[in-house]
Amino acid sequence: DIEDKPAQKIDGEDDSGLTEEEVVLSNAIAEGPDAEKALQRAALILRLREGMNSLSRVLKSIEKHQGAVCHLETRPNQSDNNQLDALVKVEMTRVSLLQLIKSLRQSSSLEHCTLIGEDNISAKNPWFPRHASDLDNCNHLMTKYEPDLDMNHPGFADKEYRARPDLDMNHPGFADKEYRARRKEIAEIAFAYKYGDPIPYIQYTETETKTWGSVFNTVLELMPKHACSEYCRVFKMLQEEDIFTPDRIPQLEEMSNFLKRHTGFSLRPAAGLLTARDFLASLAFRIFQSTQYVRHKNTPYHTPEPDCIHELLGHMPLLADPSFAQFSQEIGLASLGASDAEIEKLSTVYWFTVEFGLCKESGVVKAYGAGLLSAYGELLHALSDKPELRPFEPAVTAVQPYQDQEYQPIYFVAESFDDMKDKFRRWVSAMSRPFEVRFNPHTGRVEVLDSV
Ligand code: HBI
Ligand code: NLE
Ligand code: FE
Repeated sequence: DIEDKPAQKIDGEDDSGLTEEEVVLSNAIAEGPDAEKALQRAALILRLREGMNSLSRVLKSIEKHQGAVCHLETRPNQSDNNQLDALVKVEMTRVSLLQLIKSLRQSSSLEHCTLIGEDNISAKNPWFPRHASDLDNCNHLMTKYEPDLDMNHPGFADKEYRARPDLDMNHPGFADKEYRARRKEIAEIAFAYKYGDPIPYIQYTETETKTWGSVFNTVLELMPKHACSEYCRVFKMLQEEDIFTPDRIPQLEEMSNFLKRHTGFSLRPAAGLLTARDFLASLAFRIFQSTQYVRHKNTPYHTPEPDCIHELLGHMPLLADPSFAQFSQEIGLASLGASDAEIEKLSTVYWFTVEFGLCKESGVVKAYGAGLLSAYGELLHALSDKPELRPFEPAVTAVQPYQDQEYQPIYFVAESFDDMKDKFRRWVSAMSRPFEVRFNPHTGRVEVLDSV
């Protein structure tokens, strides 16, 4: 029922039904020489009334308008399960795009159709959380699934691919039914969590506690030689407060209270690996989204995805350090309303600093990255002569490809924490966002300072 009315005039007196903002956006998409003939990329958000049936009509309509579909995602609408939400990225001329939108809007298969920006074209008012309570909407998990993953596969280096025990045959927990059931049970807690709730207590099993203990003791032993001084300083405080001991996994709630006292950071439970956008957004509010399950017992030395051993042993000590907490929040603030391309760069910088960073201390290279301090296998690898070490330089680091399955072949070394923060600030201030954001600590809100 999506049918083409004869082509109508779209420019000037506009009867295309586009909002003013969308017209601005579509003009921005079309800027440049030969704009009328040039193929443009655009993204549409659709709400489909009759699920897959409507989807096939939409796809036919795109084809009819000489458009190519570059990307398609669907999910059941959250409030009405009979409806399907779809994100469709298309490539077509601007004129065809406007005709397509118009014909979609006239169709009875669609509840609505919205044009949004693609990549570097950021929409004028993108949605992002303005207050910590908005993070209840920022808990989207990575789901990309690459069934026949091998190291030669081009998808291997895809940053969006992450191991999940329910999807990935290479995951240490894939064949372990009991482990998967436990993971599901703990994930449910995170899905049900709402801003302001206390973080539910988890009764960890003996096996889980043993895994924690063996990682804890190994890190304790390697720490004096390999961890940066800020990490060691807070680690000691955590031991003195009896939060860090080998025979008990700290609860997220008590760890959250510890952080609050030192840097104002707090925790909220996450069901697993979140999208970079959602994960980074929470840092803007000094909130760290933390997993609560424990890695599989067979791989204490390294697991490809975050687990609570990684969060607690890797991240917590530095999040209780004022200067590092400040840096983490700044990455978060930079991510709010950023384009997909910028999120990609920010998360790559995050990867090579917060997760896998090395720094110099009186000329000696030490680890400060959480992914190293929670994985003694990789810690020893990083400080051996096997990997390549390069100086941290945000513009260069931000475009370095990486994978998240095996030990890293390349690490970046900062001259010092302060030098890293300095360089990051200078780099991030050149980002192209058309507005400034500021966190107001009195209200807990992010304020947007429009520059136009
Ligand atoms: N999600 N739960 C969780 N924990 C992380 O440490 C994490 C994440 N998503 C993305 C991510 N880390 C980073 O690697 C960057 O992509 C931001
Ligand atoms: N490889 C880390 C570990 O085993 O602790 C977790 C990685 C998180 C990105
Ligand atoms: Fe991490």
